[in-house]
Amino acid sequence: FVKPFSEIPGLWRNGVVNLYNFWKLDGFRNIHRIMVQNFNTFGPIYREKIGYYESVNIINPKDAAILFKAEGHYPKRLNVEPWTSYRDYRNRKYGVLLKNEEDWKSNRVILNKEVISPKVLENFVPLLDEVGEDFVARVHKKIKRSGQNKWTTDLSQELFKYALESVSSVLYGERLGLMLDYTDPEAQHFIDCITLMFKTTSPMLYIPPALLRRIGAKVWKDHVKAWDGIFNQADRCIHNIYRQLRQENGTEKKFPGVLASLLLLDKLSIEDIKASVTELMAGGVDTTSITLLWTLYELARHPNLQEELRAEVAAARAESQGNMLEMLKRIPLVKGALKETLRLHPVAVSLQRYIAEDIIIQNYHIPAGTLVQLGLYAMGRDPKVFVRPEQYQPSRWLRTETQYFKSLGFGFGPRQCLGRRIAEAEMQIFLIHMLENFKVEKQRHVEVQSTFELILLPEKPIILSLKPL
Ligand code: HEM
Ligand code: 2DC
Repeated sequence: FVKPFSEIPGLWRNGVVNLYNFWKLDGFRNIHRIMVQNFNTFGPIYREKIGYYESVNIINPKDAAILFKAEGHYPKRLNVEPWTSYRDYRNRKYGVLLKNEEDWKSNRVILNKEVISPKVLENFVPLLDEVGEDFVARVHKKIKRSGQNKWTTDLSQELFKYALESVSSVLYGERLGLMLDYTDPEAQHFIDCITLMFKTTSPMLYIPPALLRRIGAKVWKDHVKAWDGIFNQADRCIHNIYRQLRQENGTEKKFPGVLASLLLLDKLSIEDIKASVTELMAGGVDTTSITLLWTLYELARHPNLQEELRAEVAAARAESQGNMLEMLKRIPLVKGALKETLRLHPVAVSLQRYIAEDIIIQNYHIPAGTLVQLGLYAMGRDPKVFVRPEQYQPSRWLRTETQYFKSLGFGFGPRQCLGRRIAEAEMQIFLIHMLENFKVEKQRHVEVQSTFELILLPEKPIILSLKPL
């Protein structure tokens, strides 16, 4: 006997009261912990209404499978209204991140071929490998300059630069030069704008941006400034390549980068290409860098594991005679480590879909059109889903024990992360080079928690030491 939608437990009857309580709990920064609490209180399914935004929340992998089977041909996520509001305000086109329906599909299919199909990896890997080598050289230099045979620092700014250099190199087929001593102030400004953009998004999730705009709220103004900075810098990069292409006209050499490939392919309008390439450039900085920072943090806390990974990398290097593409096929434990990082420290607190058809989850009927959220952070820490969830154990991903709908850090299906291949290759190559060159250590025993700034970030700086091997 299936129970009706109205009987799903949770606080969904008064959105305004719930928003007030959410605000009192500092919910804007604690959304992930509040979700864990809600699952503890209500069980594996609950309904929620905060302000005007209503959803059903689930946590089990089996229920995630039901959700994604009902996502339809044009899977739709929660609309991040500050992002669409900015584009409407400035009359800018939506890219693949913000488009929906047929328009999303037609753009996404073309982008898939250039950005996420398995065949593009051979183009990306040599470019990413070069950036990885330059990062290592940069760290060696910093160590030398410190005069202490180690470099102790908060690596986040360094990792932002590494990530931007990597994604730019793949998108534009050109280096920005961020691994050099002198940092281009425009690139630094771009990085700062992305951080500000994320930071100013979360307070506006529950309050209509149109309202904040009308009252001249600072958070809206800062958000506009941040996106303006992002678009200006991306426009400059895109224009550069466009101009070069028109001058060279077809000197067939090496891989020219994703942008040039899209322009030459001539299947999307220039405006559509610009919109999506801007999103790729902006989406490629904080996501991979923070995931790498969390991974280094976990490796510093688990020295034996670090040695195990180092041994795997050394063996892979020997077997593949230094061919990076081959090496990437021989590092299952490194890949497990990245999955483990995303389990405990996911970038996205949840995955969401407006379901295209009625479904039954936990014996409740959920009508088509409902926003259903999978609590990714909560799932990763649920002892019913992962044995000893508090332990960082990359080897759990090697066992053939069912991993059914458990590794969802990049989302799922045709709407999954478009940057996934770039992100994975970039992060694997980074770890290979770091493990081959440095020992990662940390100061004392400090637990670092997550804070929500649209993406989940470390709540305080993570200080690590890098020592040459
Ligand atoms: C979407 C995670 C890196 C660009 C997403 C989604 C997640 C995600 C969870 C939503 C997927 C869904 O709804 O099923 C991550 C993680 C990253 C990462 C964990 C790194 C550790 C990147 C990078 C780029 C990027 C490097 C750009 C190069 C995008 C874009 C979308 C997206 C454009 C929207 C795709 C669409 O709507 O069709 N990402 N991401 N991401 N990501 Fe990433
Ligand atoms: C944030 O309740 C919490 O990959 C909200 O690279 C629901 C929500 C919706 C969409 C998610 C977002 C959350 C977190 C950040 C994500 C985003 C979709 C894409 C974006 C997961 C979970 C991200 C970081 C993209 C960003 C690209 C952008 C900078 C151009």
